[in-house]
Amino acid sequence: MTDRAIVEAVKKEYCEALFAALGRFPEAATPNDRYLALSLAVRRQVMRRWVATSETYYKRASRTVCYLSAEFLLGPHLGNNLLNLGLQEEARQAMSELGHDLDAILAQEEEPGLGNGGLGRLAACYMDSLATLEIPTLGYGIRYEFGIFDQLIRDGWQVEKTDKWLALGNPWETPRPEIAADVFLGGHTEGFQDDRGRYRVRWAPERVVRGVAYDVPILGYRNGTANLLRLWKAEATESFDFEAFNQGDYWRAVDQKVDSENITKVLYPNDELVKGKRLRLEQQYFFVSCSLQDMIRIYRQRGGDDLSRFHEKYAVQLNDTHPAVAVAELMRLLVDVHGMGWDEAWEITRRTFAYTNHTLLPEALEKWKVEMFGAVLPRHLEIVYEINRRFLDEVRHRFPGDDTRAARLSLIDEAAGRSVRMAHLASVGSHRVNGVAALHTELLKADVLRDFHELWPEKFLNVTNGVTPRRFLALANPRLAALITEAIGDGWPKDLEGLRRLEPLAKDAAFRAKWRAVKRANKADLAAVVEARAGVACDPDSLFDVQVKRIHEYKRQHLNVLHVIALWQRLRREPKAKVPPRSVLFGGKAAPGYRVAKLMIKLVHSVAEVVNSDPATRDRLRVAFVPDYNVKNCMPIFPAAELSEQISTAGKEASGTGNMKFAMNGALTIGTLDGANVEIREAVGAENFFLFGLTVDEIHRLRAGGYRARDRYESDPVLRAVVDALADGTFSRDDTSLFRPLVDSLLGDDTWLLMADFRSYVECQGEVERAYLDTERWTRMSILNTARMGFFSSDRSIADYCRDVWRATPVPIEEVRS
Ligand code: 26W
Repeated sequence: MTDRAIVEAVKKEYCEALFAALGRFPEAATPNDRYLALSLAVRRQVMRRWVATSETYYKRASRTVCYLSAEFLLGPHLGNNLLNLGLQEEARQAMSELGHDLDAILAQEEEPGLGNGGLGRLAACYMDSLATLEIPTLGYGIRYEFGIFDQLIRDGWQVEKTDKWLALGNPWETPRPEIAADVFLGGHTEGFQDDRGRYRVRWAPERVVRGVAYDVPILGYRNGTANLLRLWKAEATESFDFEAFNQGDYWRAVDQKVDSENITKVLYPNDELVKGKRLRLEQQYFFVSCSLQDMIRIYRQRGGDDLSRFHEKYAVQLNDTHPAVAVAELMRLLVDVHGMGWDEAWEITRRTFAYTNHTLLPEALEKWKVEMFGAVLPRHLEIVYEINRRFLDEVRHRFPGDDTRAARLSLIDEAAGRSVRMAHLASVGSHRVNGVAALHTELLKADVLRDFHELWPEKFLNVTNGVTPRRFLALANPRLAALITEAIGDGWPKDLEGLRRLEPLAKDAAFRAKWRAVKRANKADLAAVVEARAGVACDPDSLFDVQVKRIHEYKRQHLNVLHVIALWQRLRREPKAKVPPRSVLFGGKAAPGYRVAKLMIKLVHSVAEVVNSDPATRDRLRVAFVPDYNVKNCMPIFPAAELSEQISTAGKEASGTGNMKFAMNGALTIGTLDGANVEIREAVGAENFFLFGLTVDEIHRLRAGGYRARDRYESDPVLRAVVDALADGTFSRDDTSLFRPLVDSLLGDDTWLLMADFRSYVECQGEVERAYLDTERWTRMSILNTARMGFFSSDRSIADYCRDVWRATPVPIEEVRS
């Protein structure tokens, strides 16, 4: 049902924007003009909420959550904003009356890919939930000119292309040239006596870069709230290039400008691998300093110069260690710039920050060589040393004589050329430290941050990740959303626990038939996408088995491939076997410098080439790699998936969030006891989850007992045939060297334990086959998965943070003026 008056208003605003903002008459408008015009029309509605929200927050002066994150992987705005405003149907009708297809217009939007994967997307889900729960929030991050690269595939290999997401204009940001902060870099420090005779430190920088705010509104779901995401862009400071210019050194002036702007040029595309690059440290410090200066500016605008209640006004969350230098920067601002004493400043700092850890992989824990840290941030190095001196005094007091413990806890790693341990700085400078799934938090406490946990057990807590059901169910899967609403009403997007009311319907044959019809239609849609983008035709009646996520050895896409090969060999051996046809779909980007991950992509393509063209199996098995997996391209994938592959080596995936998006859309999971899989299985019921593989404890025991991967190869004929086919050129046009690195690793130390988990995985896939052949049973399991996923809404995660970490409460927006 559409509201006639609103449809007319959308048409009017659209035509107005086309005319006044874009200077176009309708016949001359390009698809991008139409996208921009509709966005501008929608933006008017967003702005009304934005103004009302900032006015309300200003008057109420309530505690504000500041989410500091180097990544925000927002995804396209237009469709989501229409959903949250409740304008989807009206916009569709309005565009149709003007002769346009809303979906074609939505497809025009280039997504802001300002993140790598899970961590960046989590930040975006949390911004969505914070607005929906009406929590006063400032998101702070970096406006990368080039986000995560676009992935092309050439001859089965990944090729990276720069992401020019701003090229056609961005109607969702508002530049605020007057909201700017100067950021110092390099140089040296000097001590001096201030006018009250106190010893103070002054930082004489080598460079000054200006951060300019670009504001992005984040709407709540059908409420009056529009929160602020403030992204900083680096520019040259005028004073500096004028100086050079006046000396006649025009080139130096321009050079300086280029140099400054470099800081926010490009997102680092590595996830889970830290390389100590100076520019990355500069990026981190740049956005942190801009953000803290901004918070202090807002604070003083409201209530004067006394910063002693800063921590009452702000709760600042550190999204991993990327913004952890904030601990030292707030100390510098309070002590050096605002003249506060150390002890008071430290108390405020600790009460302000909380830290979320997102990874257990040692190679992803950030460390900066002291020499480089000091070269970029000379004053912060002094502050880190002083924090560390006082901290280690406390440690020695608590554990007298335990020097090795002090060395383990120290903010400085004395090994290999001394470096600053950012996870330690974040842990010392925060009043709360959390992991992102129950198992992950336990492993943090027992392993990575064990000494900190022994020192301050009360600081640690778990907050299991969640995902927004608005984007990943309501927007991505309109068919299922409509069926759910028809069955239980329309309250579920804001109250996902309400999905439980679907449980009894699992027993209702007519409802199951409708559930299947939705899945079937979604599969047909995805099949068309896969055919167009990967050139592989998949039968919509086959089992859609999907693994989409960053490509990484610990995520074990290659274990999935080993099963595909085993299945292919079995189908050739037993042409009459009662096996459901399967389409195995992959998607994900590899870090550009991660050679093995890129080889894994090549492997998928190589196996696909052979399997898809084998007349003996092509009707029963298809393999496809869908290129350029991102937020936009994932939208048709989750709704169509039937089997969700969550097969990381136990203890390696902190949480996973794709696992939640699949299960919410009714896919069944095949997975290890890793990350949030553990809790998903508990929630949906063990009987509705396909579990396989070693547990964390079993892995410890296996390694302790002297694990030999080659034994598995020798004792398991199925595994041997699979590995032999990899090695002998079957999938590499007889080139026996191509996959040698993979084979060597499998038969060598098998770091990620593919060989150890292979048998269990293949047997579990056999259970999947049997379950799938019983269509009614599978459908019941699917319905129960969706019905029981309420806990994994990011609204629940945010409610946990508000209660246990931030002590933040809602501030509803009562009146939205026109
Ligand atoms: C280059 C340094 C670096 C290191 C780590 C960049 C990015 C990272 C992130 C921590 C990687 C990441 O995205 N971690 C994921 O965070 C998700 C949200 O909590 C979890 O669901 C994933 O399990 C975790 O891998």
